[in-house]
Amino acid sequence: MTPHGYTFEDHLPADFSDQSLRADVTEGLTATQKWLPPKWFYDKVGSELFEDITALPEYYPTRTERTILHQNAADMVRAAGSETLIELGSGSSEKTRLLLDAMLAEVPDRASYVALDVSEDALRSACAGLVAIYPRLRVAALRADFTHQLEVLPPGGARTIAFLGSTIGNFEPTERASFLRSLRSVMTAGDHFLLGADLVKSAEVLVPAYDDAAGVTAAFNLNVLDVLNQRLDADFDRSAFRHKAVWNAEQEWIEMRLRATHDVVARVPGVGLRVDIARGEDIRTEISAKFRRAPLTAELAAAGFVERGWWTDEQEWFSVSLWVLAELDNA
Ligand code: AVJ
Repeated sequence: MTPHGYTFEDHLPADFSDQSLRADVTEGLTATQKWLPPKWFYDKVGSELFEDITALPEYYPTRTERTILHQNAADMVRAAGSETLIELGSGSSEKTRLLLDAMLAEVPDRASYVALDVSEDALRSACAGLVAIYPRLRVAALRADFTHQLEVLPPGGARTIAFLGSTIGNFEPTERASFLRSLRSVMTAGDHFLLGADLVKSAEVLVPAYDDAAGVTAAFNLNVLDVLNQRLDADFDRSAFRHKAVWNAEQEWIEMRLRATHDVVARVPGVGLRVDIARGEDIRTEISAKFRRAPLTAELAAAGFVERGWWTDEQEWFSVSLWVLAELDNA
C-alpha cells in the first residue's frame, strides 16, 4: 500500500512511449494512404477533450453504456461471481463505479479493483477518486499497454476483466483477433471477460456522433497534430486540415480523418521526416468499428470464448456482454 491508499506499478519501459510514437509516425506518415494510430490522441488536452465528447448530445455511446451498466450491473456481477475487477484502458474509471457498487454489495470485504492504462495521470486521479469513495476496496494501478502486456495482470481465478467503452472498436479485425487470443491466453478457469461494444446503426446517428455541432470531436482529432508538434518538434499547421468523419458501410466502421485543405509540407525532425500532403489528401486517425451480435459472437468463439450474458439498451445501440473460456464451459 502506498500513502495514497492504492498501489502503483509501472510496467512501461521508460522510453516506450517515445519509441512507439516514433515508429508509428514513421510508418503511418510514409504509407501510401497516410494514417496515425488513435492512441496518440490522448495527451492531457486530448484526454480532456475526450471527456467532453462523452457528454455531447450526439455522442450516444458513453451514456448508453452507462444506462446498460446502471440497469444490469448487479446481474453482471452475480453472473461473473468475481471478487476482482480488472479494467483495461481504465481512463477516468467513471462507469466502473456502477460495477464496483454491485461488487461491493456482494463481497463488501474482499473486493479488489485493478486499473490498467498507459496514462499515469489518468491512473492516479481515477484511483485516488475510488479510494476516497470506497474505503474498503483494494485498489491497484498498473501502468501498461493492454495490446502487449496482458501478462502483467495479477494471477487469475475469480477475475472479471472489463474492456468497456467500445475501445475494442479501435482495432482492425486482425488486431482484434490477436488481442482476443492474447487475452484468452492469460485467462483461467473462473475468469470472465466483460466487453462493451458499440452496435451498427444508421449513419444518421453514427456520423454526428463523430462530427458534433459544437466541434469538440474536430478539436480532438486536430489535437493529434499538436501532439506531433510538441513531441517530435514537427510543424503541422492545424489550420491546413479539416476534420472528417466517414461511415464506411462496407467495413461497418467510422473513420476519422484529417483532410488537407491545401498542399502541405510538414517537417517532423523527431523522426527525420518531410511529409508531403496534397490538397484533398487524408490522414486517417481512427477507425471505430461497430458490431453486430452474430459476427461478434463468432469472433469471440474463434478466439476461444463462449457467451454468458448479453445486455443492451432499448434501441439496441450498444451492448455489454460477458464471456468465459470455451473449453471450461461445462457448467
Ligand atoms: C474511446 C475509442 C471508444 O471510438 O467512439 C470518440 C473514441 N473518437 N470520438 C470511439 C472517439 C471520436 C472512442 N473510443
